[in-house]
Formats: sequence, C-alpha cells, structure tokens
Amino acid sequence: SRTPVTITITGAGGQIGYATMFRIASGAMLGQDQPVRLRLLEIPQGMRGAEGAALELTDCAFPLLEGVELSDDPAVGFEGANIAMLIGSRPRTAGMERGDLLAANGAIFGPQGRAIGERAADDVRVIVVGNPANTNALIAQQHAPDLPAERFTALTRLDHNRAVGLLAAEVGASVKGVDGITIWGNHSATQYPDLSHAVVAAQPALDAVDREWARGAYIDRVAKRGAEIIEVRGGSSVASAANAAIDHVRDWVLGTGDRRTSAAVVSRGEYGVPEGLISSFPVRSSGGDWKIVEGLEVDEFSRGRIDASVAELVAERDAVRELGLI
Ligand code: NAX
Repeated sequence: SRTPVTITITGAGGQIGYATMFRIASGAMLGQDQPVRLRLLEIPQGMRGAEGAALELTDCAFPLLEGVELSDDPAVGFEGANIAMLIGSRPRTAGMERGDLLAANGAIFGPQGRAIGERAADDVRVIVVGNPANTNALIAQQHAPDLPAERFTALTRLDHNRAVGLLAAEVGASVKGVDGITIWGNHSATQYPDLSHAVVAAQPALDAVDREWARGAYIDRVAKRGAEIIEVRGGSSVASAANAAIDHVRDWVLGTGDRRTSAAVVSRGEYGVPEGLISSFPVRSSGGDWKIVEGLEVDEFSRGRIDASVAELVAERDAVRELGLI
C-alpha cells in the first residue's frame, strides 16, 4: 500500500479548517487510494476546537486516515509535512490599519515559513488561505530560502470558482462547459476576473454574454462575492473556501490536464508582473508543478485591471519590507 502523505492544516480549530479536514480524510483531495496523516496546528486559544474536530475525525472511521496529531508549536506541526495548508491568520478587523494587519500576519507567517523550511519534507507544497493571502505567502516564502519559491502559493481558486459559477448561471449553461477564465492579481477587491479567453457552452464567453456586463457588473460581483455571502448568510464563506483549497491542492498534485485554472504563484516576470511577487495567473499543472499559461493576448482594458491589482501587491510587499517582515 502507498506511503501516507502528511498534511498540516493551520487554523484547524476554525471554520475553514473544520470544513477542510473531513473531506481530505475521506479522499476528496488526493484520491481514494492515497492514505493521509493530518497535523492540526493551532494557537493555544484554538486548541480545544481542533481537539474536538480530531474526536469527530475518529468518529468518522475514515479508512484512508492513518493518524491525527495536534500541536500549537509550528516546529512540531510542520515536521515532515508534504502539504501545508495555512488557513489560520489575523484577518482585518474594524479600525485596523494596514500596517497593523501586515505586522500581525508577519508575526504568524514569518515563523511558520521558517518552520516549514527547517522541518517540512523536501517536496513540501504550501497553500496560503489566510488573508491577506498573497502577501502572507510571500512572507512565508521569504523565510524559507532553501526551498524553491514555486512551492509557495496562495488561494485564488475560490475567486476562480465563483467566476465560473456566475458565468455559467448567466448563460444558463453547465459549469462543465466553462474553461479559460483567469483571475489576475491579488485576492482582494482589486482582483480581475477576465473572460477575454473564456469559453462557455462551446462559444467565446464574450459572444455569449453582454460585453458591458462582462467588464462591469460581473467583475464587481465576483470580487465582492465574499461580502455578498456575509450579507445573505450572516457569516463568511466557509464550505466554498474549503472546497477551493482542496481543488487547488488536488490540481497541483494530480494535474489539470488541458483545462486552465487560476492560482497565485510566484512571478518570473510573466505578463509584466514584477519578479518574486505571488500573484494570480492563468495556470495549468502537470508533473506536480504549476505552470503559468503564457502568450495570452492582453488588451488595453485587461492591462489596466491587471496593473491596478499588481500595484496593490507591490504596495503590500513594500509595506512588509519597510516593517522588516521580509
Ligand atoms: P476562523 O477565525 O474561524 O479560524 C481561524 C483559526 O486560525 C482560529 O481557530 C485561530 O485560532 C487560528 N489561528 C490564528 N493564528 C494562528 C496561528 N498563528 N497558527 C495556527 N492557527 C492560528 O476563520 P476562518 O473562517 O476559518 O478563515 C480563515 C482565514 O481564511 C481568514 O484569514 C479569512 O480571511 C481567510 N479566507 C480566505 C479566502 C481566500 O479565498 N483566500 C476566502 C475565505 C476566507 O475569507
């Protein structure tokens, strides 16, 4: 039988952590023939929640689950990790300045990145979900200089899946017939969901929908979907966020085939995005590596939207540099 894969989940006592671990243990992420070991990493205040979830994991008697360990010490939690899902963070709360937010997250993602660099398995793959996700991923990556930078990614798959779902609904088509959407830039309100190269129901998306909608209301709806969920549901996106994180890791490890998706990965200068930034791009995965899809035509409208979101990432990077966090 196959060697178990070790998966570390931070923020395991929180909502998204809870919604993620049962699906991983059931085989939804790495497949029905792949045993898994879970490491649940929390801070002391979150340990009871993680302990409770671990009791429920026992009660599911998942055949693929080879073990569950809990810790509030990153050096223990990342030991031997093949996959690290960094969900716990310090999100922005009312009245918080950007500098405070970045400093609080630097104190989390710096030490976690260092622990990953020192303790995790050589093949470790990291996905950051906790916001501000792109910049938190950059901070972690900068603290693990011995690992290839490409192993650090951030989640924009939720934005991507939202963009797919909303396009399919607009056309009255199946999501199976949607491909070629790109989320560009930052996982924030400046993100750019781009239909320029998308297809839906076997035709170019921009022919299937009103162009003004595609480049106006649609972009706003995708970018503000998180706020819409909070307003309607009375709470933030949880199951859909967990689902997107699982999709990201599954596609990274098992491959996308010919289909395209979106992920925030390290730039080598593609599409004019400054080298080293962790920015969302059109991607495919094969052989366990994300590859940015190059050569897509970028028109003037798209150029402006991409540049605006990338400028925000540059400002976040400069701010964490000034704070001495990277
Ligand atoms: P919760 O507040 O329910 O859970 C967060 C958990 O993280 C808590 O149990 C907390 O104790 C733990 N934690 C905090 N610091 C930690 C540390 N240093 N080490 C380990 N654990 C730590 O939040 P939840 O709803 O689960 O959301 C988690 C994060 O996902 C938030 O930052 C949120 O903003 C972010 N999101 C990111 C999305 C994305 O698409 N990239 C979408 C969904 C979500 O908004």
